[in-house]
Amino acid sequence: MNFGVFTLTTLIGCSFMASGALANTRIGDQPHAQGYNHPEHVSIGRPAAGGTITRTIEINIKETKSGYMLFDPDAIHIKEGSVVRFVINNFGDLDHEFFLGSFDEIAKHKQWMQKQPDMKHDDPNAVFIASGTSETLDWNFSNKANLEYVCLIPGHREAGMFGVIMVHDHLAREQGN
Ligand SMILES: [Cu+2]
Repeated sequence: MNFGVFTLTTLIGCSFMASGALANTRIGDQPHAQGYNHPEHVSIGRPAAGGTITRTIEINIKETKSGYMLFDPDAIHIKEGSVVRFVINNFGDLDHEFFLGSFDEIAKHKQWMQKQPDMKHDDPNAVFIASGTSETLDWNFSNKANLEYVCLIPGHREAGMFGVIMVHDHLAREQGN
């Protein structure tokens, strides 16, 4: 049964990740926390590190009466080479976070967060936004990529907290007719 083998492999993988997490409690040792720095990962760009901001993008976090938690906007096109300042406003009653990464990195990190629900990120590609506050995150989109931004607090992505970023070398809206 392929399904049985898959489940067993998944369980072994999860317990391995959990024991790794317990052994390394320093924030910098989170699995994949520094993923943008590893050449074998899909490159998601790099921290802006004091570079000149070329574009500011405001993102509002809202919680709806019907139970959704949302980023607005939830899809963003960015030109390759842009240094972006995200201004993230949390209008919700709950605390949230903004975590930028590749789809693969986020899927792995999400599994790990379910084991560490009280974890707060302290990485250049993530920021925690308390209810009613605003935070900024600066990022250099140095190469073409399809990326995701999510809130990895358990249950929040499922409630709608994810969006996509497409980094292209050209943007259709800037090309005219
Ligand atoms: Cu959230």
